[in-house]
Amino acid sequence: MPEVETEIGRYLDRRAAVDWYRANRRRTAEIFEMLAPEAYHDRPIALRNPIVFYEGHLPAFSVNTLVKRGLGQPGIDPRFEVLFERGIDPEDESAVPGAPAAWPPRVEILAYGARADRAIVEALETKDVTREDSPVLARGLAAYTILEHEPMHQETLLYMWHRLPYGKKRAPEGAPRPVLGGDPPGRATVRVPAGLATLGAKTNAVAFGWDNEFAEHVVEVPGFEIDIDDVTNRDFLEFVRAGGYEREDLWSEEGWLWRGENDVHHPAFWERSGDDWTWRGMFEPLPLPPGWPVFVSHAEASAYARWRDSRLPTEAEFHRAAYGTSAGSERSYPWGEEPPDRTRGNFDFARWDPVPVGSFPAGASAWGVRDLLGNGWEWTSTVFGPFPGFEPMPSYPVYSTDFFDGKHWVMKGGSLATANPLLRRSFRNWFRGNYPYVYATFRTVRGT
Ligand code: AVJ
Ligand code: FE
Repeated sequence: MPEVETEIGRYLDRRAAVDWYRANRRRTAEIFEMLAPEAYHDRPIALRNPIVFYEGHLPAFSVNTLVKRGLGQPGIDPRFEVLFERGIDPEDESAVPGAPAAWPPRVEILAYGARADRAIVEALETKDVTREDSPVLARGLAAYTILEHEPMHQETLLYMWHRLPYGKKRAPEGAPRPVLGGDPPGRATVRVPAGLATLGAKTNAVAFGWDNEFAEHVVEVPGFEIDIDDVTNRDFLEFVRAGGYEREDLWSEEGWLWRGENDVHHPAFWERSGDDWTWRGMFEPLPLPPGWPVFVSHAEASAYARWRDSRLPTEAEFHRAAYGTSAGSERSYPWGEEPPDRTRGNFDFARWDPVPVGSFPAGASAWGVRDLLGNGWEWTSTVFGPFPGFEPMPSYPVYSTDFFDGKHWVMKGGSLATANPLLRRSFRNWFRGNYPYVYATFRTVRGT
């Protein structure tokens, strides 16, 4: 297969693109194979579409983006390409848009997916998918867009699966056993001195980035003190026991409203069993592992931080803690320049649940801050917004813009279900502050 050189001198290697596409599709199929057939129309999260939507969304998004918008060719089935075009993100259950009365039968969705796969593979193998005279195709933009979109939704699927009853899913063969660990280390902190943080990326420095990653810019960050480890279940249990969920003074106005309207008294991954707590593991309930990072909403994280007389890090502080060095240079990854592998953190679908904090010394940053990539996204105190120079991406112009509404918060890092390519420094994730279902944890900072 010929290699296609882009103007930045990197390659969208046709063979590599096809392999990546097929590997994505295989992983999606494996994730669906974990489901019992009865779960297919379930809606484990009321603020998202039912499961059936996602099996159609993945191929339909690829056809809409690469085949139709990119190559200007007709799609495969206009009905599916509208029905499965885009997910939802309502503020609360009262704002959930009406769903179709009946979704297409699964056999039809699978048949559509198979046709889509043939069309995408044919395009990647034989069509000019890096034409420089097309904004949608230049540098392989549409191809990268579909190749990174699929793993993002694999994470969506998995955090939905986490909410399903155990009778509706089963572990794939060879699934690793949960590592419960013992008591976590104490709550140690480290001082990060004032310095510069480079946010975003230069267009020419990365093969691909989503629109919200541009443009690159440098921010001056005052000194601060940051937790070496993520806040653990044990730490958060102290907040629960101290009545943190009952103290309005600790919560933002929206956070307090959400807490009250939904009767929230503990993290969504926890269940009370008498005087004890259970953690809803992916395939089995577990006695609350004290050393696992706590998974909570932004509202819960912020209330906890206030209770500790601290706050969440800004996006720029996360960058300083993760990528800065005392010499003033910045790294590509917390540990240096080597690409991510299994020794650096809990990411890339290696496991179905988190592991104790501090399990990957080889992943620590220059300051000794641990687990910055993997084991849970990290909430920041930064409202999701455009960087200076932002422009909507031609391959999917609504990717970010609809979410620049002041109601979404930046998350950095990555989780157990974040694919390696998404672990680049400039990648930004975001959710509403009242969304407690995602694999998101946090750490606290003090200073200025
Ligand atoms: C960036 C993870 C918030 O899941 O809603 C998927 C990614 N956008 N399809 C989401 C996304 C369109 C998005 N997040
Ligand atoms: Fe999507």
